[in-house]
Amino acid sequence: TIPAIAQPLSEEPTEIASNIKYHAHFSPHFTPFKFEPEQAYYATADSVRDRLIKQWNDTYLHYDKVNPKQTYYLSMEYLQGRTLTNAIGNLDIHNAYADALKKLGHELEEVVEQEKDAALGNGGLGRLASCFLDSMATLNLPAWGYGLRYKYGLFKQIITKVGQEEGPEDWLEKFSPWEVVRHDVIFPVSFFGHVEVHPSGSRKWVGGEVVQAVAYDVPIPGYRTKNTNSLRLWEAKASSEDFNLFLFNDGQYESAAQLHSRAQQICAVLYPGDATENGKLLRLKQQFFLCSASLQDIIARFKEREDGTGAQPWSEFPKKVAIQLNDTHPTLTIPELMRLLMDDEGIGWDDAWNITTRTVAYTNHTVLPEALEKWSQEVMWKLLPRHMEIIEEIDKRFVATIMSERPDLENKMPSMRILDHNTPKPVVRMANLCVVSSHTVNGVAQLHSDILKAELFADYVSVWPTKFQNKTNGITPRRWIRFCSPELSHIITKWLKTDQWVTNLELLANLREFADNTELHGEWESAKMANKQRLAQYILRVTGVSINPNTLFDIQVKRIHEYKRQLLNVLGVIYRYKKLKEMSPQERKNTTPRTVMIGGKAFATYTNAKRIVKLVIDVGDVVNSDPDVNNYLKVVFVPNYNVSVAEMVIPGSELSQHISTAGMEASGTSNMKFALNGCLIIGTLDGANVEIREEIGDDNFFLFGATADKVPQLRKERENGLFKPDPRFEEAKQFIRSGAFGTYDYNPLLESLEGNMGYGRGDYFLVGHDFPSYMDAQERVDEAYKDRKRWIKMSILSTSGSCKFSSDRTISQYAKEIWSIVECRVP
Ligand code: 26R
Repeated sequence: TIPAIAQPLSEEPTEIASNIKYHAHFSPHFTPFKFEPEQAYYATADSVRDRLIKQWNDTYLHYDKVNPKQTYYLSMEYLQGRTLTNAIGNLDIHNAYADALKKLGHELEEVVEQEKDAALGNGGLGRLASCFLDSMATLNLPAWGYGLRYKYGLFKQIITKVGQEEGPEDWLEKFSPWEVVRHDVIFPVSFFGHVEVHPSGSRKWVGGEVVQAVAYDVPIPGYRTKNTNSLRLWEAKASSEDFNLFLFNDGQYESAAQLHSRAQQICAVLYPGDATENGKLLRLKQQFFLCSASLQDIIARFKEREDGTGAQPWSEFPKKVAIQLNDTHPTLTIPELMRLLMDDEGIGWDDAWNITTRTVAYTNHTVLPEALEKWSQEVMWKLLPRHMEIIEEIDKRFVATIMSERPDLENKMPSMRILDHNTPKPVVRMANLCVVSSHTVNGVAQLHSDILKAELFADYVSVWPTKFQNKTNGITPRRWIRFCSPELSHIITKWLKTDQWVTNLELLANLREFADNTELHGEWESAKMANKQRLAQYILRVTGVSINPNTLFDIQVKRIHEYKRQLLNVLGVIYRYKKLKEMSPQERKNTTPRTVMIGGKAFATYTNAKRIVKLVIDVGDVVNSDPDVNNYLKVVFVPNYNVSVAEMVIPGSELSQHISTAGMEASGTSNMKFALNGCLIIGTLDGANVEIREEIGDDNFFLFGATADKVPQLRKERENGLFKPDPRFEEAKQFIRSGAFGTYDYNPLLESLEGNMGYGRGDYFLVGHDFPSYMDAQERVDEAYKDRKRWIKMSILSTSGSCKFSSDRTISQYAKEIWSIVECRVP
């Protein structure tokens, strides 16, 4: 039978069910007569999309009419994860869809699992961008996200006997139901070529290679509001004129399609390896592609909305447009905006500079020297000759201004300048270009912002004392508790007698008064237990390791990096294992049984990070199969950590590790997700840990390790042979050397903790120094866990102390203190 005509906006489960059936029939993505979870997923997604499109169009029309100042968030990365649960949750139709699917013989939980994660980002920076989009829509802020539509997102991590292997993540393999291609939104983006000088003195860039940027829009619905913003992702394609029919007819198929394949390379992968010159050039092309296409779009919208006559009051531009650069990756926005204003619009330098600097703001996300982008001037002159002229001019004028206004800074000029001629290869320092050209620069946690002001950008602070701000990161409470832990959310709503906390996280503070309530304790514990069981089943399914939900679930999930010190965690586990082995069966019974889980991806060429992964796996193999201890300790590597895995792992954990060398983690955001889910933190005074501990109280935080201000001193002492290692540290390393975990060559890892100091050598990350205080903190964890009442109370206080870490708070501060935008609610 033919399904009845769809009722796209009905909230009746019966009507929704027929709507889903309608889509399965008339928007067929598969051969007919099969309605398994996969088909159910695509039909459900199509049905949900209809609803989004209605709100989405209303939002665009409303913004168009009101013409408010808008924010454009430019980011090379978005880690969106799955969309279905989030969409029906924000639209407040979760239960209706669950019921509808039941009528069709499906479980919503199983259907949502069919969706692949959109992993167009590496980690913290990309996920932050996605949380910001959710908050901007929920706060009814007129805002856009701009990014790239990579065909392959972050690689898939495959764990084998040799450790981590990488596979392509083909998230578009079938297709994504959440994007709408806009065939009418298309802009040319040029590369290479030369600069033409006209008799009038004006200059014009004539590009050599031209690629088309096509818009793919993803709807971003706010929570319980009509406002639905857009994430606009650009895809690169050649124009059909670039297809050489003559060559093709001549049988030269590859040459005929050369420009097509060159265009396709641009959005082929997130993060092309930049070890080779080719890889570097491609990454730079990607960055410019994002900046140029987005600016053309922004300017077209500005012109359309201003008056349509073509005689633009350009001084209005910064009153209508705020551009936020997510790290230095979209820095080329600055010279590209200058170029468009001067060369295309005929505006003089001073006015163009005024407009640009009043429009652009920059967020720094890291102080790691290897992550501060520097591009070869030679490559830039080739790829973007006109932009290099403009960058040279910005540099020249900056030097002139400083020399006339602040001659005392003369000896600082070499490091403050944008152009660096002193390196073996002359480079452009992108962070310097951003600082000089932005009206505001911000760090992502208080400590990080303080370090930026005191160190990295100290000289600029003396020139522009008010340019620098802090905006402590946040996370969206919708995805990171309301939808990923409905159990805990219902309890919170019950005790607060309102569900307003989902958009006003300050209300969580009111849980504090029930922190000793035994009834709440019972409910809290059973919700946590349900989440632990769900996680245990998942771990069994993906690793084959059976873990006991009655043990302490201790978790560290994040990118594998030496500064994040997964190695400190593993060495602690190894020491624990050795001690358990030495105990009598009776003594073991007095310990706190633990399941240690570690997950995260290592960059494909980062060998030491991959060795750490291998060590975790090997330790797990030995410990888990050791009948003496495996009731008291298990060690699991969680494979292919991504947003969806996080949504499972975070609610199910009780202790999480945020143990970076102080001063090195700009903020961290998973620490906030764990704390919000009632998971206690063992951590250093680094990044946002500092503020989390302030909020939830020092009694509820397992602190250890050197503080950031002591780190340089400690490195010096270490270098001068003044460091005395703790015997426990030596014992753990010796145990690895003894071959207890197999024959793999762990010497390079062990050597990174020893020998002469250098970046990544001689224990640059101070694992040895922090090891004893780390082990002491772990002992305090074991003690606290034995006292069930105390632990549950700490867990409740952790959730109730997480008010500050909503990305709604962060975004409100950006809106007010950086962007000067206000809400524009769709009636
Ligand atoms: C340029 C290239 C080498 C590169 C380096 C580093 C590209 C991307 C990165 C990722 C960095 C910038 C990143 O993800 N930083 C993280 O940003 C989070 C959000 O602000 C912070 O929470 C986290 O501490 C920080 O490491």
